[in-house]
Amino acid sequence: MKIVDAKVVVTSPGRNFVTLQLTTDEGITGLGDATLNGRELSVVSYLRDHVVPLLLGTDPHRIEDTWQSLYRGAYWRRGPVTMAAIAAVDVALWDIKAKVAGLPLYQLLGGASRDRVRTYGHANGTSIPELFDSVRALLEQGYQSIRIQTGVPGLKAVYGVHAPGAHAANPTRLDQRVLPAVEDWDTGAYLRHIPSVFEAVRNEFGPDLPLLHDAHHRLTPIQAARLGKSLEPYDLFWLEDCTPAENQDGLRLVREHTTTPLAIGEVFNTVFDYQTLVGEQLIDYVRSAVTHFGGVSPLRKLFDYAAQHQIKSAIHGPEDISPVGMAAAIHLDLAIHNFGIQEYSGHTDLTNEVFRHAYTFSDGHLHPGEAPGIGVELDAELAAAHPYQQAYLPTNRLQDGTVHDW
Ligand code: CS2
Ligand code: MG
Repeated sequence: MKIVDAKVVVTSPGRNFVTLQLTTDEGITGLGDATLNGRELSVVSYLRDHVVPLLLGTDPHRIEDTWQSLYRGAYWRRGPVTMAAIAAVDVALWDIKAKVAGLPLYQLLGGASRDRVRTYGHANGTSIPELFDSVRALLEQGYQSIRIQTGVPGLKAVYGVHAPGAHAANPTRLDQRVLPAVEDWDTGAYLRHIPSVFEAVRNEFGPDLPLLHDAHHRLTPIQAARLGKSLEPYDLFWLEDCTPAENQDGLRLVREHTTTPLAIGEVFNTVFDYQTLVGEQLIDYVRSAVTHFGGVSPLRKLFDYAAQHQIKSAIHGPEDISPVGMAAAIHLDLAIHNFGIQEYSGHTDLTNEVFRHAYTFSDGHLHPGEAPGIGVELDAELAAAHPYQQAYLPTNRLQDGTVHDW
């Protein structure tokens, strides 16, 4: 069997998605997600101009060999663009291999280790009453674990407190150029406010509801230690991205001061980004997504490494991971032993029409379905009807104008 066609499909049914579609000489297709939010076209070029010429004529069954040749053969390794491109190829090849086998991908990954995949959803509100309404809405949808994000008094806009796709829907424009929205930040105000939010949520919804929070890379290690400690009375499921983790050593200070479980890794692209964090037991959940970590092949290896330290998986799953990337994640979630939880924000109806998928969501749990492959079909015509829209993630500035992590 040979790969005879490779298409890079860019579509924007509400937000931009990049998908690689490989086709074999026996007419079998495989899909892979290559969406890198706010930098989509860089991966499109990496695939079209550099990777596709290397794939045509090759054997789709040689997944590991192809992965190694794309990773090592590029000479310039790692990084979000390279690893998103390699991820799309890896998942598309696993999709083809599973379709040839006539099995859902999770069966090729060792079969099911559980009946369904536990998820968490996003609750947010600019005020406590608005937040409570958002939590209730998620509970009604069946979610049994909930991430809490709120506005901070005195700040105009804060991460996580926007309607899904808001940034893409209302881009900042300057003489026809689309530019990132600029948000404001004040760490002191945030650190004073967040514990009172969790106190209010616990008082309202009780001690048992698993609660998560994303500090979104905004604190120094000592500030993160303080936040983790101040949230201990509220028994969080986890505190996420509490400090920019390029400085892996910084987590030692956080670990010294708090027992609040820590989740990190959505911006990581290779196992090397985790060596100190996993090796020294400094985190409890690894958050990388299939789409940004080079695919199913390397992510499964990361989970095997994490398992040696009783660290669990928690694959990144916001709305900017396409249904193709989500499907691949759910197959992995069902098969691995050290599964922790899966983030699931869901997608718009239009997106689910462009990407028809076999995975289902009920009672707060996902299941990948039994369709051969990863179980996603791309409606190329509908995708073409929604072309790419220039869009950026917001940026962040402190009160004095200093650039800060968004
Ligand atoms: C976030 C993401 O879901 C999360 O945990 O950190 O929403 C993140 O902001 C986006 O994926 C960025 O594109
Ligand atoms: Mg996050």
